[in-house]
Amino acid sequence: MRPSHVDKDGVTLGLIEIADSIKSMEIRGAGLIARSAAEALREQAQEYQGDDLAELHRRLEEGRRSLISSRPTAISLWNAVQATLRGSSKATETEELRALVISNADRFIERSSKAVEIIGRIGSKRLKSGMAVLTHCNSKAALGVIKAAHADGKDISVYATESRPWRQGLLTVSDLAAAQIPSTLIIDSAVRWSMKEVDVVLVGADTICSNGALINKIGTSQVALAAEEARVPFIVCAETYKFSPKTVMGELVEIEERDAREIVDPRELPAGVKVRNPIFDSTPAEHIDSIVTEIGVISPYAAYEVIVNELGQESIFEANEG
Ligand code: RI2
Repeated sequence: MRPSHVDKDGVTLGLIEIADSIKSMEIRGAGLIARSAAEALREQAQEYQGDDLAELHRRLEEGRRSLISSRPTAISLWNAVQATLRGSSKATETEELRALVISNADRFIERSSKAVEIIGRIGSKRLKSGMAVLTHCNSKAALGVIKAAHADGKDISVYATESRPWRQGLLTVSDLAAAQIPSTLIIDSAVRWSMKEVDVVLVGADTICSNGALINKIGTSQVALAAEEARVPFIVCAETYKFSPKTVMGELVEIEERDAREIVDPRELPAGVKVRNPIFDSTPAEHIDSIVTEIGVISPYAAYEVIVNELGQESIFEANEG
């Protein structure tokens, strides 16, 4: 009889629950889904107490596939899973494989959390007292910069977009209110209207392509255009594991489209009307002033170097293998 905390394939229910929560967006944010995936694989490795090496590999592979397929756009998820399983094919005993996966996962989670902290410190140097920041959606990395500036005693205020359809802007203003940072919530279509009062735009990233294009919450590219028109700097806050080795190998980023019912109840629509719900878009490098990463402030045109130097040739080879 199989234990109650694993499914018929030996995948832990904890991992299945995490993959489902990522899919349903109960767990969301490119950084958090990455850390949660690493944690899920860690648990999968820890749970298996048998000594059949092939069986542990199989369980990890099942888990890997279900995590990666939970959301298609954010490369952070793929990078986290690859980093957690890196080197596993060389393990010759279950104990070695288990220990490797656990230590890889711990290292990824620690580095990822530290990266957000460092980005906060680096990015906050770009904010001066009295500045108004506009942010889109709910990015821990972008909010980390605002909070770090506030903690340094700078007087910062924030315009937060509502970010339909999931309305993550409400999370953003709650988070800012908890840190006692004044904020103003606007609907997404009020971005251009607000830009005259904004000094800098700070957004997060789901994926950064090798050509420097940013894939982020739907509407980000319109925010960038409005910022450019008003000569307001548009700055991206992104950990290096948001950069995509897959794009080096020519893959295009798949833009997730979700259920139309997230936008509108079909009963409200006349017959025959189609609804589309793409939840990310692409902002070309030419509209981006800089990217704040944990290794420093870079130009979007340095994306390829970040992928090669920080994620390594190995990740590019793995990307090629699919
Ligand atoms: P952090 C989010 O995606 C938003 O697009 C946000 O800008 C990005 O992840 C990065 O978030 P979603 O999961 O990693 O809400 O900076 O679809 O928290």
